[in-house]
Amino acid sequence: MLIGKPNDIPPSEITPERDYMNRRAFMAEAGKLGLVGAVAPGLLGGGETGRGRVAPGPPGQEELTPYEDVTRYNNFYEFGTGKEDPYRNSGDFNPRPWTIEVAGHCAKPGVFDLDDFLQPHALEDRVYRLRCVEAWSMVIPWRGFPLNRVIARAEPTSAAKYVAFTTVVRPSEMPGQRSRILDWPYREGLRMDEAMHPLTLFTTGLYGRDLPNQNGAPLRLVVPWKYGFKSIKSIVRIDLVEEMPYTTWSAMAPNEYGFFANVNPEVDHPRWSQARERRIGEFRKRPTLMFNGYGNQVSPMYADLDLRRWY
Ligand SMILES: Nc1nc2c(c(=O)[nH]1)N[C@H]1C(S)=C(S)[C@@H](COP(=O)(O)O)O[C@H]1N2
Ligand SMILES: [Mo]
Repeated sequence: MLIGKPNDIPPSEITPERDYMNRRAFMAEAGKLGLVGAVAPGLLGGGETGRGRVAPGPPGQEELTPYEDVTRYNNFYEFGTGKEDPYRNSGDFNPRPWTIEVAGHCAKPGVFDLDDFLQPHALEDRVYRLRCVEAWSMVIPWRGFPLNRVIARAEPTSAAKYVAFTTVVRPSEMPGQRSRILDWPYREGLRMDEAMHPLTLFTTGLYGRDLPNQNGAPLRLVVPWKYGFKSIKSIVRIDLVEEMPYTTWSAMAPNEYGFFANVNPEVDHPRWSQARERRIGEFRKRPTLMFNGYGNQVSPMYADLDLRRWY
Protein backbone atom coordinates (compact mmCIF):
# COMPACT_ATOMS: atom_id res chain seq x y z
CA MET A 1 0.00 0.00 0.00
CA LEU A 2 2.22 2.79 -1.18
CA ILE A 3 1.01 6.21 -2.09
CA GLY A 4 2.79 8.66 -4.35
CA LYS A 5 5.72 6.37 -5.00
CA PRO A 6 6.43 4.22 -8.02
CA ASN A 7 6.03 0.61 -7.16
CA ASP A 8 8.18 -1.01 -9.81
CA ILE A 9 9.34 -3.89 -7.65
CA PRO A 10 6.73 -4.53 -5.04
CA PRO A 11 8.07 -6.22 -1.90
CA SER A 12 5.83 -9.12 -2.87
CA GLU A 13 8.15 -9.86 -5.78
CA ILE A 14 10.99 -10.72 -3.48
CA THR A 15 10.56 -14.07 -1.83
CA PRO A 16 13.20 -14.49 0.81
CA GLU A 17 15.10 -17.73 0.55
CA ARG A 18 14.29 -18.58 4.14
CA ASP A 19 10.57 -18.69 3.32
CA TYR A 20 11.24 -21.56 1.01
CA MET A 21 13.88 -23.24 3.13
CA ASN A 22 11.81 -23.19 6.29
CA ARG A 23 8.44 -24.24 4.99
CA ARG A 24 8.75 -27.80 6.16
CA ALA A 25 9.78 -26.64 9.60
CA PHE A 26 6.72 -24.41 9.82
CA MET A 27 4.42 -27.11 8.62
CA ALA A 28 5.87 -29.26 11.36
CA GLU A 29 5.11 -26.47 13.83
CA ALA A 30 1.56 -26.26 12.54
CA GLY A 31 1.37 -30.01 13.01
CA LYS A 32 2.39 -29.68 16.64
CA LEU A 33 -0.34 -27.11 17.11
CA GLY A 34 -2.82 -29.56 15.65
CA LEU A 35 -3.49 -27.34 12.67
CA VAL A 36 -2.30 -29.35 9.71
CA GLY A 37 -5.59 -31.18 9.67
CA ALA A 38 -7.28 -27.83 9.29
CA VAL A 39 -5.90 -27.54 5.76
CA ALA A 40 -7.44 -30.75 4.58
CA PRO A 41 -9.37 -30.38 1.32
CA GLY A 42 -12.77 -28.91 1.84
CA LEU A 43 -11.94 -27.03 5.00
CA LEU A 44 -10.57 -23.96 3.35
CA GLY A 45 -12.95 -21.07 3.18
CA GLY A 46 -15.48 -21.85 5.82
CA GLY A 47 -19.09 -20.87 5.83
CA GLU A 48 -21.28 -22.33 8.49
CA THR A 49 -23.43 -25.38 8.36
CA GLY A 50 -26.51 -25.70 10.51
CA ARG A 51 -24.36 -27.30 13.20
CA GLY A 52 -21.87 -24.45 13.29
CA ARG A 53 -19.16 -26.59 11.70
CA VAL A 54 -16.96 -25.38 8.91
CA ALA A 55 -18.38 -26.31 5.55
CA PRO A 56 -16.45 -26.92 2.33
CA GLY A 57 -15.13 -23.73 0.79
CA PRO A 58 -13.38 -23.14 -2.52
CA PRO A 59 -11.97 -26.30 -4.06
CA GLY A 60 -8.36 -27.30 -3.78
CA GLN A 61 -5.91 -27.94 -1.04
CA GLU A 62 -3.78 -25.02 0.05
CA GLU A 63 -0.89 -25.01 2.42
CA LEU A 64 -0.96 -22.74 5.42
CA THR A 65 1.41 -19.80 5.18
CA PRO A 66 4.13 -20.40 7.76
CA TYR A 67 3.63 -18.76 11.15
CA GLU A 68 6.87 -16.86 10.72
CA ASP A 69 5.63 -15.15 7.55
CA VAL A 70 2.16 -14.50 8.93
CA THR A 71 3.75 -12.67 11.86
CA ARG A 72 6.79 -11.03 10.21
CA TYR A 73 5.41 -9.79 6.91
CA ASN A 74 2.59 -7.44 7.79
CA ASN A 75 0.83 -4.23 6.91
CA PHE A 76 0.08 -2.25 10.05
CA TYR A 77 1.08 1.34 9.43
CA GLU A 78 0.62 2.25 13.10
CA PHE A 79 3.95 0.45 13.57
CA GLY A 80 5.61 1.67 10.36
CA THR A 81 5.27 1.19 6.62
CA GLY A 82 7.88 -1.55 6.14
CA LYS A 83 6.70 -5.15 6.07
CA GLU A 84 8.85 -6.10 9.06
CA ASP A 85 8.14 -2.90 11.00
CA PRO A 86 5.02 -4.27 12.74
CA TYR A 87 7.02 -7.30 13.91
CA ARG A 88 9.94 -5.17 15.05
CA ASN A 89 8.07 -2.18 16.51
CA SER A 90 5.02 -3.63 18.23
CA GLY A 91 6.72 -5.09 21.30
CA ASP A 92 5.65 -2.22 23.60
CA PHE A 93 2.00 -2.39 22.59
CA ASN A 94 -0.36 -3.47 25.40
CA PRO A 95 -3.46 -5.31 24.21
CA ARG A 96 -4.76 -5.56 27.80
CA PRO A 97 -6.63 -3.98 29.47
CA TRP A 98 -8.79 -3.08 26.46
CA THR A 99 -12.19 -1.50 26.14
CA ILE A 100 -14.43 -1.50 23.13
CA GLU A 101 -17.28 0.91 22.50
CA VAL A 102 -20.42 0.00 20.59
CA ALA A 103 -22.41 3.07 19.54
CA GLY A 104 -24.84 4.48 17.01
CA HIS A 105 -28.20 3.20 15.83
CA CYS A 106 -28.79 0.35 18.25
CA ALA A 107 -30.79 -0.47 21.38
CA LYS A 108 -27.78 -1.72 23.36
CA PRO A 109 -24.82 0.61 23.00
CA GLY A 110 -22.10 0.53 25.62
CA VAL A 111 -18.48 0.53 26.60
CA PHE A 112 -17.25 -2.97 27.39
CA ASP A 113 -14.17 -4.48 28.85
CA LEU A 114 -12.83 -6.72 26.10
CA ASP A 115 -13.00 -9.92 28.11
CA ASP A 116 -16.66 -9.27 29.00
CA PHE A 117 -17.31 -8.38 25.38
CA LEU A 118 -15.79 -11.65 24.15
CA GLN A 119 -17.12 -13.91 26.88
CA PRO A 120 -20.48 -14.84 25.28
CA HIS A 121 -18.87 -15.93 22.01
CA ALA A 122 -17.50 -19.40 21.32
CA LEU A 123 -14.27 -19.21 19.35
CA GLU A 124 -13.85 -21.17 16.11
CA ASP A 125 -10.76 -21.91 14.03
CA ARG A 126 -11.14 -21.05 10.35
CA VAL A 127 -8.63 -21.10 7.54
CA TYR A 128 -9.07 -18.08 5.27
CA ARG A 129 -7.04 -16.59 2.48
CA LEU A 130 -6.03 -12.98 2.99
CA ARG A 131 -5.31 -11.20 -0.28
CA CYS A 132 -3.60 -7.82 0.01
CA VAL A 133 -4.34 -5.10 -2.54
CA GLU A 134 -0.57 -5.16 -3.19
CA ALA A 135 -0.99 -8.55 -4.93
CA TRP A 136 0.37 -10.90 -2.28
CA SER A 137 -1.65 -13.38 -0.30
CA MET A 138 -1.46 -15.75 2.62
CA VAL A 139 -3.48 -18.66 3.95
CA ILE A 140 -4.00 -18.21 7.67
CA PRO A 141 -5.68 -20.28 10.37
CA TRP A 142 -7.65 -17.63 12.22
CA ARG A 143 -9.41 -17.97 15.55
CA GLY A 144 -12.54 -15.93 16.13
CA PHE A 145 -16.29 -15.75 15.81
CA PRO A 146 -18.72 -14.25 13.33
CA LEU A 147 -19.10 -10.48 13.61
CA ASN A 148 -22.87 -10.91 13.20
CA ARG A 149 -23.09 -12.21 16.80
CA VAL A 150 -21.81 -8.89 18.12
CA ILE A 151 -24.11 -6.90 15.88
CA ALA A 152 -27.12 -8.98 16.90
CA ARG A 153 -26.35 -8.38 20.59
CA ALA A 154 -26.25 -4.62 19.97
CA GLU A 155 -29.80 -4.82 18.53
CA PRO A 156 -29.41 -2.44 15.60
CA THR A 157 -32.35 -0.29 14.59
CA SER A 158 -33.57 -0.02 11.00
CA ALA A 159 -31.48 3.15 10.61
CA ALA A 160 -28.27 1.10 10.88
CA LYS A 161 -27.20 0.59 7.25
CA TYR A 162 -23.43 0.34 7.69
CA VAL A 163 -20.96 -0.65 10.39
CA ALA A 164 -17.92 1.56 11.01
CA PHE A 165 -14.79 0.35 12.81
CA THR A 166 -12.02 2.39 14.43
CA THR A 167 -8.49 1.37 15.43
CA VAL A 168 -6.92 2.52 18.69
CA VAL A 169 -4.81 5.70 18.78
CA ARG A 170 -1.74 5.27 21.00
CA PRO A 171 1.25 7.11 19.60
CA SER A 172 3.23 6.27 22.75
CA GLU A 173 2.99 2.56 21.86
CA MET A 174 2.54 2.85 18.10
CA PRO A 175 5.53 4.64 16.59
CA GLY A 176 3.93 4.94 13.15
CA GLN A 177 1.24 7.18 14.65
CA ARG A 178 3.89 9.75 15.56
CA SER A 179 4.03 10.75 11.92
CA ARG A 180 1.11 11.67 9.72
CA ILE A 181 1.49 8.90 7.17
CA LEU A 182 -2.25 8.26 7.53
CA ASP A 183 -5.13 10.28 8.95
CA TRP A 184 -5.28 8.48 12.29
CA PRO A 185 -7.23 6.69 13.57
CA TYR A 186 -7.33 4.00 10.89
CA ARG A 187 -10.99 3.48 10.01
CA GLU A 188 -12.89 0.91 7.99
CA GLY A 189 -16.48 -0.01 7.31
CA LEU A 190 -18.87 -2.57 5.88
CA ARG A 191 -22.38 -2.46 4.53
CA MET A 192 -24.77 -4.13 7.00
CA ASP A 193 -25.30 -7.25 4.87
CA GLU A 194 -21.51 -7.68 4.56
CA ALA A 195 -21.08 -7.24 8.31
CA MET A 196 -23.82 -9.80 8.94
CA HIS A 197 -22.41 -12.34 6.45
CA PRO A 198 -21.36 -15.54 8.24
CA LEU A 199 -17.88 -15.44 6.63
CA THR A 200 -17.07 -12.08 8.27
CA LEU A 201 -14.97 -12.89 11.29
CA PHE A 202 -14.06 -10.99 14.42
CA THR A 203 -10.66 -12.44 15.15
CA THR A 204 -8.76 -12.82 18.41
CA GLY A 205 -6.10 -15.31 17.38
CA LEU A 206 -4.23 -17.22 14.72
CA TYR A 207 -2.42 -20.56 14.65
CA GLY A 208 -4.34 -21.45 17.80
CA ARG A 209 -2.77 -18.63 19.82
CA ASP A 210 -3.75 -15.09 20.76
CA LEU A 211 -3.15 -12.57 18.00
CA PRO A 212 0.38 -11.22 18.01
CA ASN A 213 0.44 -7.43 18.28
CA GLN A 214 1.59 -7.07 14.67
CA ASN A 215 -1.51 -8.94 13.46
CA GLY A 216 -3.97 -6.67 15.24
CA ALA A 217 -4.20 -7.71 18.88
CA PRO A 218 -6.43 -8.00 20.71
CA LEU A 219 -9.29 -7.89 18.20
CA ARG A 220 -9.41 -7.41 14.43
CA LEU A 221 -11.69 -7.98 11.53
CA VAL A 222 -11.12 -10.56 8.78
CA VAL A 223 -13.24 -10.17 5.65
CA PRO A 224 -11.80 -12.83 3.37
CA TRP A 225 -13.39 -11.81 0.05
CA LYS A 226 -12.11 -8.24 0.30
CA TYR A 227 -8.65 -6.74 -0.04
CA GLY A 228 -6.69 -6.93 3.19
CA PHE A 229 -7.02 -3.26 4.08
CA LYS A 230 -10.69 -3.86 4.99
CA SER A 231 -9.51 -6.23 7.76
CA ILE A 232 -8.94 -3.48 10.32
CA LYS A 233 -6.75 -4.24 13.33
CA SER A 234 -6.80 -3.40 17.06
CA ILE A 235 -10.41 -2.22 17.06
CA VAL A 236 -11.68 0.02 19.88
CA ARG A 237 -14.96 1.24 18.44
CA ILE A 238 -17.88 -0.05 16.40
CA ASP A 239 -20.53 2.40 15.16
CA LEU A 240 -23.83 1.42 13.59
CA VAL A 241 -24.43 4.21 11.11
CA GLU A 242 -26.86 5.29 8.44
CA GLU A 243 -24.46 6.63 5.78
CA MET A 244 -21.50 4.96 4.11
CA PRO A 245 -18.73 5.71 6.63
CA TYR A 246 -15.32 7.32 6.18
CA THR A 247 -12.71 4.68 5.42
CA THR A 248 -8.99 5.44 5.59
CA TRP A 249 -7.66 4.18 2.27
CA SER A 250 -10.60 5.20 0.12
CA ALA A 251 -10.33 8.71 1.59
CA MET A 252 -6.57 8.78 1.10
CA ALA A 253 -6.65 7.71 -2.56
CA PRO A 254 -10.25 7.39 -3.81
CA ASN A 255 -9.20 6.57 -7.37
CA GLU A 256 -7.12 3.63 -6.11
CA TYR A 257 -9.12 2.18 -3.23
CA GLY A 258 -12.88 1.96 -3.02
CA PHE A 259 -15.26 1.39 -0.14
CA PHE A 260 -16.19 -2.12 -1.27
CA ALA A 261 -12.67 -3.36 -2.13
CA ASN A 262 -13.90 -6.77 -3.21
CA VAL A 263 -11.05 -8.87 -4.57
CA ASN A 264 -11.51 -8.68 -8.34
CA PRO A 265 -8.93 -9.90 -10.87
CA GLU A 266 -10.77 -8.01 -13.63
CA VAL A 267 -10.50 -4.56 -12.11
CA ASP A 268 -6.89 -3.42 -11.98
CA HIS A 269 -5.42 -0.97 -9.55
CA PRO A 270 -4.44 2.16 -11.56
CA ARG A 271 -0.76 1.31 -10.99
CA TRP A 272 -0.73 -2.48 -11.21
CA SER A 273 -2.70 -5.51 -12.32
CA GLN A 274 -4.84 -7.43 -9.87
CA ALA A 275 -5.06 -10.48 -12.13
CA ARG A 276 -2.42 -12.50 -10.29
CA GLU A 277 -0.90 -12.67 -6.86
CA ARG A 278 2.11 -14.05 -5.08
CA ARG A 279 1.32 -16.44 -2.30
CA ILE A 280 3.94 -15.62 0.32
CA GLY A 281 6.45 -18.47 0.29
CA GLU A 282 5.90 -19.36 -3.38
CA PHE A 283 7.91 -18.35 -6.42
CA ARG A 284 5.40 -18.48 -9.23
CA LYS A 285 2.40 -16.21 -9.25
CA ARG A 286 -1.05 -17.69 -9.19
CA PRO A 287 -4.26 -16.30 -10.64
CA THR A 288 -6.33 -14.16 -8.31
CA LEU A 289 -9.83 -15.52 -7.86
CA MET A 290 -12.99 -13.42 -8.07
CA PHE A 291 -14.01 -12.48 -4.53
CA ASN A 292 -10.78 -14.23 -3.48
CA GLY A 293 -12.49 -17.57 -4.16
CA TYR A 294 -15.50 -16.92 -1.94
CA GLY A 295 -17.81 -15.90 -4.79
CA ASN A 296 -20.33 -18.69 -4.39
CA GLN A 297 -20.97 -17.43 -0.88
CA VAL A 298 -20.84 -13.66 -1.35
CA SER A 299 -21.61 -12.75 -4.97
CA PRO A 300 -25.40 -12.51 -4.41
CA MET A 301 -24.76 -9.45 -2.22
CA TYR A 302 -23.38 -7.63 -5.25
CA ALA A 303 -25.86 -8.73 -7.92
CA ASP A 304 -27.02 -5.14 -8.45
CA LEU A 305 -23.63 -3.48 -8.09
CA ASP A 306 -21.46 -2.38 -11.02
CA LEU A 307 -18.15 -3.78 -9.74
CA ARG A 308 -16.10 -1.54 -12.06
CA ARG A 309 -17.65 1.54 -10.61
CA TRP A 310 -17.89 0.29 -7.02
CA TYR A 311 -14.38 -1.16 -6.72
N1 LIG B 1 -5.31 -0.47 11.87
C1 LIG B 1 -4.81 -1.02 10.75
N2 LIG B 1 -5.40 -2.12 10.24
C2 LIG B 1 -4.91 -2.69 9.10
C3 LIG B 1 -3.81 -2.11 8.42
C4 LIG B 1 -3.21 -0.94 8.99
O1 LIG B 1 -2.23 -0.37 8.46
N3 LIG B 1 -3.74 -0.45 10.15
N4 LIG B 1 -3.34 -2.69 7.24
C5 LIG B 1 -4.32 -3.49 6.48
C6 LIG B 1 -3.74 -4.20 5.35
S1 LIG B 1 -3.32 -3.25 3.99
C7 LIG B 1 -3.63 -5.57 5.30
S2 LIG B 1 -3.10 -6.38 3.89
C8 LIG B 1 -3.93 -6.38 6.51
C9 LIG B 1 -2.72 -7.25 6.82
O2 LIG B 1 -3.02 -8.12 7.89
P1 LIG B 1 -1.86 -9.08 8.44
O3 LIG B 1 -0.70 -8.20 8.74
O4 LIG B 1 -2.40 -9.76 9.65
O5 LIG B 1 -1.53 -10.05 7.35
O6 LIG B 1 -4.22 -5.58 7.65
C10 LIG B 1 -5.07 -4.47 7.38
N5 LIG B 1 -5.48 -3.83 8.62
MO1 LIG C 1 -3.10 -4.72 2.22
